[in-house]
Amino acid sequence: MRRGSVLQLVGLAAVAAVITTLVAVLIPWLPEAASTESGRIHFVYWFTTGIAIAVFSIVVAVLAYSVLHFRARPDDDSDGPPTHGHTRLEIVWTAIPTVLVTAISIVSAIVLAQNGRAGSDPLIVKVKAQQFAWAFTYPNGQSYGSLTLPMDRHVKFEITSNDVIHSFWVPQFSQKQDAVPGQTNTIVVTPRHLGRFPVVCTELCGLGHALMRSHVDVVSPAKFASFMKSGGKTAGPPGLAVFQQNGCASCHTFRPAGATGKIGPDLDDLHAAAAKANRGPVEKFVEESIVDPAAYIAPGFTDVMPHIFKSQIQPAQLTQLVKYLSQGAKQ
Ligand code: HEC
Ligand SMILES: [Cu+2]
Repeated sequence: MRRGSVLQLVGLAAVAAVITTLVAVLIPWLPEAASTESGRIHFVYWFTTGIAIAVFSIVVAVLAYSVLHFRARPDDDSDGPPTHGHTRLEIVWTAIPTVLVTAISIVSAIVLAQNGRAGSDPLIVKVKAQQFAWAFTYPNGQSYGSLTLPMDRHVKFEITSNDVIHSFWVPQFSQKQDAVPGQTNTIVVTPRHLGRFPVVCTELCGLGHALMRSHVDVVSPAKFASFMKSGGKTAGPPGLAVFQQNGCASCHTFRPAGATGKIGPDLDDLHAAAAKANRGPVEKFVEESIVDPAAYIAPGFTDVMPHIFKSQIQPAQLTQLVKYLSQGAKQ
């Protein structure tokens, strides 16, 4: 091969590599890696992408070079010369991909093994999925509709479902795990950034699937310790804590709680809603709406409020919640 041709090939490959690298790097394809495991997964991603960019650039360079130099001239009807393969070339283009794919497998296997390690003292959080809400239970027996996690500690999620198959996903943790009825699947997450991240159901699970969202707050170990000690209770009327723990705020607007959810009806004027529904006094209506949402569907809405609160909220807490909501808007 002439020196000029080699230079041309190298030049074409360099142009392709620069363009694809810019596309890979300048567009924020991935969310921030908010856990140690996620950092490792991002490494595998970039390792693989780097190899893909190199292979792509070489293929594009050879292709473009061939199109430029070996294309048929307008009135050239002759056949090309017969060729019979090229053993050395074939060995090379088999050997290199074999090495690359093996390298990707080894790196992935190491990361998978490291990400499975929960250490000697993980925080164990039981995750229960149910149409269309999450319940997170901590070692002290408390359950919440959203997650609070300490930074820099291994957290082992034990994930299951009460009805159909769901899937637990926090994009910033880079891991998904199916929630399957009758089975417990685990993942280990070690949060390394403070902040609030979404929890998403990522398995089509029914009418309210798109609404099956919650959030995780990653807090400092000290804050987490006091959260565990207080049982997650916040200052304010007791019903407020119940409201917050069960994730009502993600779907409902309720001014006294600072809630601005838009998926369900506004709860600021439940007296009017109770009168419109014509299902008895306001307390009775509110209680029924929580424990048996399907009994009455507010006009303009569908039956996507989770049917789990009857079993998830203790009777004493339910009384507090009903009282809080029934009086709420007037405070
Ligand atoms: C996934 C979203 C979602 C969550 C979480 C949720 N709700 Fe609802 N809620 C709805 C929707 C949608 C409706 C309207 C359909 C219906 O009446 O069942 C509704 C209806 C209601 C109503 C009747 C309101 C009216 O005007 O008729 C009350 C009261 C209520 N919810 C309270 C709560 C409380 C308290 C919680 C937390 C324990 C909660 N909801 C959690 C979506 C949700
Ligand atoms: Cu789901």
